[in-house]
Amino acid sequence: VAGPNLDREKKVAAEAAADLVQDGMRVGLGTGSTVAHLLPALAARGLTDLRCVATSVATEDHARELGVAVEDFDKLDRLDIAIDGADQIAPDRWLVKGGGGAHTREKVAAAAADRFVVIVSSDKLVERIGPPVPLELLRFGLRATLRRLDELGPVAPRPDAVSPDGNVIVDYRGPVGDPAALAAALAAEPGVVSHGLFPPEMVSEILVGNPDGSVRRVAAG
Ligand code: A5P
Repeated sequence: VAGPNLDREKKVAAEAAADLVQDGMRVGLGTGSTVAHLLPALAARGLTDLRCVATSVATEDHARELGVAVEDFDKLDRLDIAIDGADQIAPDRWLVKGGGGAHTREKVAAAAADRFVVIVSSDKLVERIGPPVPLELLRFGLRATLRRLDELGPVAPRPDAVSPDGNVIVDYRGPVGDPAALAAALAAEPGVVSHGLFPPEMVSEILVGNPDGSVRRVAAG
């Protein structure tokens, strides 16, 4: 659980991201405790012509409670902006996401967006990406997929963790090394729906909340 300072950092980063949203935009809403700050900040903007999609039921419910309308993501073929948190950000802009088990939807939303904005507290900046890397796995053939993944490194179950699409969430806890190589190896496993490694090309901008309440903008891509 984040302490008050980290929570403040998440809040200021989320508020800065809410300011990037303009009326008429199609917006992807991520998942997690940082996005939980984004939603009220977005609602407070009072924009009347937004089309939003949510990457999890939790985000969808929270947005609706705040009066932010959310629609199914089968009606829109692209987004203007997607805003989401992250678990780790390396200096070369590789990200790890999926702490909340929604990284497949988050990756779909990020890829669909002209601009993918990542909002984080300062503790998410790491020197290099390390485990755990969340994985979403198909239930079909689960044991066989886990056996094959074990050749890459240990995989730990997350008790009762289910993705928004009903798949199984586990954590890869083996070595990461070169994130691109691990991403390719994980993506090559047929039972892996998706992994939590997001490449730098996907990221447009990173907003980092600082302990003093300011926001550092890191252009990426
Ligand atoms: C959800 O599946 C994740 O990708 C989150 O975006 C990530 O875990 C960051 O979460 P917090 O904002 O709660 O730190």
